[in-house]
Amino acid sequence: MSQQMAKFLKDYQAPDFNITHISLNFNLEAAATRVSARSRVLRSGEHGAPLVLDGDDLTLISVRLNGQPAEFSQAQGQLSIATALNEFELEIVTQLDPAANSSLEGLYMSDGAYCTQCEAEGFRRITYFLDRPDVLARYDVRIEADKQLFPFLLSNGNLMDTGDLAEGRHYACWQDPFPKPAYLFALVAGDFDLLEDEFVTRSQRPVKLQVFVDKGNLHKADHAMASLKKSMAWDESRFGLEYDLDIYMIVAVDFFNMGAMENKGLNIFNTKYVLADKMTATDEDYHGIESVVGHEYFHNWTGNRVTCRDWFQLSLKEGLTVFRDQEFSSDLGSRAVNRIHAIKVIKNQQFAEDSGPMAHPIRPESVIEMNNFYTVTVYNKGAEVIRMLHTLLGEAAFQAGMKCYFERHDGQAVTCDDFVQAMQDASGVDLSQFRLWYSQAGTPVVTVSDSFDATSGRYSLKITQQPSSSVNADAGQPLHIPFALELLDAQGRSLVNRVLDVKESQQSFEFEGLTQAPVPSLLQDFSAPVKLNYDFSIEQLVHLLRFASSEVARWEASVSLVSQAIWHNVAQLQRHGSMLLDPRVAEAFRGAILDADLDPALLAEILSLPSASALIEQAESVELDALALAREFVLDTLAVACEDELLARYREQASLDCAAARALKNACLGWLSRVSPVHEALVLSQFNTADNMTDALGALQAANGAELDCRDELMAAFEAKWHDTPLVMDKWFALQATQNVPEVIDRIKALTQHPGFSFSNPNRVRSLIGSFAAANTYQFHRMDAKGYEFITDCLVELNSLNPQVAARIITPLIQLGKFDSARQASMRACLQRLLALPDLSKDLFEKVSKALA
Ligand code: B3K
Ligand code: ZN
Repeated sequence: MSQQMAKFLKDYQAPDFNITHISLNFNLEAAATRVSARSRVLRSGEHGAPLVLDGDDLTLISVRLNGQPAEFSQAQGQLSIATALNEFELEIVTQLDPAANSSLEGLYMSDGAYCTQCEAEGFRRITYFLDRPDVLARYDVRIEADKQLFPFLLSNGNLMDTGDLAEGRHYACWQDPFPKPAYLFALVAGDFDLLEDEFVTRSQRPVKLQVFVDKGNLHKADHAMASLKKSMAWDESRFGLEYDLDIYMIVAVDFFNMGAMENKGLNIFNTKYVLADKMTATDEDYHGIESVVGHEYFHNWTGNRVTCRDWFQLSLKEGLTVFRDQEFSSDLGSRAVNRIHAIKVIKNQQFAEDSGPMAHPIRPESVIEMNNFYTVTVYNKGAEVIRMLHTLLGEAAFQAGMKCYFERHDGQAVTCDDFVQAMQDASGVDLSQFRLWYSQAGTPVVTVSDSFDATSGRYSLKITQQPSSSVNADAGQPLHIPFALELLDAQGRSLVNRVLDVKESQQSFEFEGLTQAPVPSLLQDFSAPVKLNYDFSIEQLVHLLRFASSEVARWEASVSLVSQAIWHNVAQLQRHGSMLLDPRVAEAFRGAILDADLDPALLAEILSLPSASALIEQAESVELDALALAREFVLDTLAVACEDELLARYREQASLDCAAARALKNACLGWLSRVSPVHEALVLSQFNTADNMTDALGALQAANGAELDCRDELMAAFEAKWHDTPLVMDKWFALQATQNVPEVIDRIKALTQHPGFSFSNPNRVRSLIGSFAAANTYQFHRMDAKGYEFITDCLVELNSLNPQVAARIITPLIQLGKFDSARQASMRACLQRLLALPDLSKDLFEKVSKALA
């Protein structure tokens, strides 16, 4: 069954027909929107095949070919038109019900406004079309709707005409001069507040910038606008890329399946990545807005001007654009902190995906539901692959490669291979082995052993790489791995700092002229997305935490110290029933907390608690109860040992007004609230006097995480204040969902009836339901299976409402390989229940069937 439903990369064929131009006419009515689509169709090559168009959930009204009623047949959603003509005009009229569209794909309604989401295959829910990214057409769009309810009528490109019509209706006509694939089409109709600005490109072209937000939210649009202007300037200065239309629009909607969408000239955003003021958004939210606004803007070149030949090539645009947005954030803010965030995503989420049933290469080879492949592998590991190219080539040759890529492929739909070829041709670096990163699934393991010969002063490193055992085409072949290395002497001085070219299964490197064994900083800054296997001693990690010249390496050493201590205690507990923390770990932590030279934002990262799910990811198999005990023990012991230092840093940062200080202060508060109820006063006073959301939420998180007595009272106060602000309530729902108490499931069930909650809004579902599954590890994995069962009930509901969101939420339920057999059996029983659903969506089917296989 899965094989029949799947599409394969190896089966790719260029389209039989091309559509060069389409005129769309929308007559918007909530339950009966009429869409007429007039397309210029050309046969490609010599063949007699019929024209086969994709369609999904459409009511077909009429089909005309060159003005005459056409003969057609329909099967499995496709519309087939047999004709001998090589060139013709096709007019298709369809009818849609946007008000009933809860999947939020195609044309749907968000809080009374019409909007669209066409990537990956949503355009076929609007009209029958060659809905594939290698068909690039010019779009003319006419929109007609009630003028009072929908004063703004928007689509891609330039506004050509507007006018009033009878019965209070009006229309607008848009024309996009750039040919584009259907997935970049967008339409919005609604009533909004509008923030306008202008950006003058470096060739002196003025671009009108518009951010549309729900009425009453104008004051929350400034940061998104500022981020857009910074993105435009940065892409010019770092990549030499200029914007190409006269207008750039962003519309924020509350009902949205993901973060945002890069439709040509008309981005549609989740409100979460637009709206911010300091009372309602945290520093992290501000950062997220800047990076997502940047990401969508950068797609204009990497995605829109040069797009993907087919969806298997998704990482061509996504991996590259994530790399670009990471560089943007790093150039504007702290490079080390941004790098740490990226590393955490790979280690905690991508490695888990790689070791679970959905493992796939960054260029997948088979797909049932494309929406299931907008993954941390395609996006974030894809960005790591681009980063490795950047490391191997250096900035100048990398930029030469980008230039070559745009010169060759502007206006085309191309493959990952085309990209690598441009990089290779422009740089002269042989990338033939490097290409394996695109086809190998799973995480390679790199094992390092070292030795020092005191008489010769020679230090030797043996590096062995083992590709992941996942089955795929090139499994087993060694990869080209840039392996960054620093060697430190006993005083902490840097002796060697370079990138080793690891290309063989086993390779040795020698370093001469040393007087004593150095401490190695391996795979520094996570120079490749692999698992590193090296037996670091506590002394070595303490040394790296103090002296590594990379801030990222210092952070990594701290993470290893704490996780090693936790795993050590898991073993102690199982063997001797007792636990102990090595005093050197606490000493090193105390040293870091007191280190006045450390960037406070970096120290905040060092102090961020290792989550249970991150720890689970590090192990082959896990005994959850022992892990929970050991983790609590190590964190509590550290908190007690560092109490005075934490308190001193808390007090010192409290007087400063910047994001780094707030991050450090709130990290300290989290630790302090574990120590003793004495610090509850600190939590209360921070909550009550906070003049920004970061501090209010920091206090609330501390109270929630440590189950302080004041917890319920603060939660109630927060709700009373913010019940009318959905994005803030999302934070409250997420805290409710991650409370580590047995009653939490009953509480969440009750909260699904909360006036602020709705199963049809993805942001609400992700906050209340998604956070429980992904972040309340102990309660989700309860032995009595209540966590699994609750999530399965939710998935049954979401399967019919919004399959895309359902397929996101299910992730922790399919990653069952590391748990004990009793838990696995409970998880499987839940998956079986889903598999038996009569109307199971393709999205869930793909994941459930793989997990059960
Ligand atoms: N390209 C979109 C994601 C579309 C997801 C479709 N399920 C946003 C982005 O990556 O920029
Ligand atoms: Zn993207």
